[in-house]
Amino acid sequence: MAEDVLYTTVVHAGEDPKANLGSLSVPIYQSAVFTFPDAEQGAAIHEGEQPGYFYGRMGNPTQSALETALCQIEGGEAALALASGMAAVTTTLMTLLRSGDHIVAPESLYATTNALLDQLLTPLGVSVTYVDATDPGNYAAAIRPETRVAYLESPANPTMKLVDIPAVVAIAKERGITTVMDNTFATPFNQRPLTLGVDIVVHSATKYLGGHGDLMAGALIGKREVVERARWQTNKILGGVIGPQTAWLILRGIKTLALRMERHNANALAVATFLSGHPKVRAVHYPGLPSHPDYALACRQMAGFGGMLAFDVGGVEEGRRLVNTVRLCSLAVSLGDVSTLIQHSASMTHASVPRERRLAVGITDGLLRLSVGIERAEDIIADLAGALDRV
Ligand code: LCS
Repeated sequence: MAEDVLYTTVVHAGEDPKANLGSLSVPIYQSAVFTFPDAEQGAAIHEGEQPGYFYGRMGNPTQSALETALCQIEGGEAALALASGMAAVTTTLMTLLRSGDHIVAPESLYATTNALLDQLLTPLGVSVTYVDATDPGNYAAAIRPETRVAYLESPANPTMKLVDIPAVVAIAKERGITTVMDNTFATPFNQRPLTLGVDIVVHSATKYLGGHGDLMAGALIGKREVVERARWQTNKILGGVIGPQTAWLILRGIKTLALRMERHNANALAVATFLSGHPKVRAVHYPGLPSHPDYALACRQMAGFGGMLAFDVGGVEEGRRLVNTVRLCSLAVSLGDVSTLIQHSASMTHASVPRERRLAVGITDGLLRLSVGIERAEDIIADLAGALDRV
């Protein structure tokens, strides 16, 4: 497995006591406005020609500390923290795409990203080709002269399919196409796409970066030129700004990212191993199992296999019965919480995807997605074992 873990970096990411009267914890700058020293500097700050703050929609020192931390943990030049993961995906794609442009995206994708492409960008004149992203050759085949973005999500929500990051980066770079990758499932503890050549990483920080299921946030990290255009052009208009208290909570969450991810990784592997030996489980999708079709790729491009897995218990009825029977696992969408969360993809996160399309990409009727928490692995397994007995 690639060794690229961040035990020390995460603990200190974003700290700057010199800039904050010695405060080791980054202060929460609860202000929407900042005064200008004088008219000349005010004009320069307002136009982004001189560093400084003036209005909360364009930045706040607590937000900046979080952005520094995100650059440190993902290995990026610049970052923009936003109000949600969808704000990050939307702001990134609206920065990079115009009417007449084309994007290649995986057919197995977080459903609201699908909705962004189909319901918002397509009517604005952007064309989309969905590909089976498990074969990088499909990206190459889909590219047209007007292709501007190759989009990646790996592992994919909820199928846990992988994309060969260096292979897709090579195809895109050769043709001058920008790569954007959703790294929410893996987190920078397990996978650092920017170090593999990806241009922009997006996150739902609502998940592992925050880590406790108590906030909504998102971020894009990577090439400075794109990030600053996203800040000064796109988000200035879209306005999906992060609040300073939320930014601070994510800074705090990042301090324990390595500890939490280590435990999420170990627990998910234990649960996946248990499920794969259970007679009522038809399939388990976890990149850390040698039975996963891309296990070898996971070993190459991931430092750990993550806390997410999916498993199939047959049909809709069996799926519903299982999620109604578990006790320790909470029946809830979202993921990356310290608590174990279970959900039935066909009727919840991917209910908006037509059944034929769902089945074609592997979201079967009985597919359950598990966000394995940091409880004792034996307790999670006992809960699932008890519920499986009653399915
Ligand atoms: N990207 C991925 C891979 C996600 O899983 C989600 C949310 C987002 C982006 C959007 O982030 P948000 O705006 O919610 O912060 N995923 C969810 C899920 O699977 N269940 O509920 C939300």
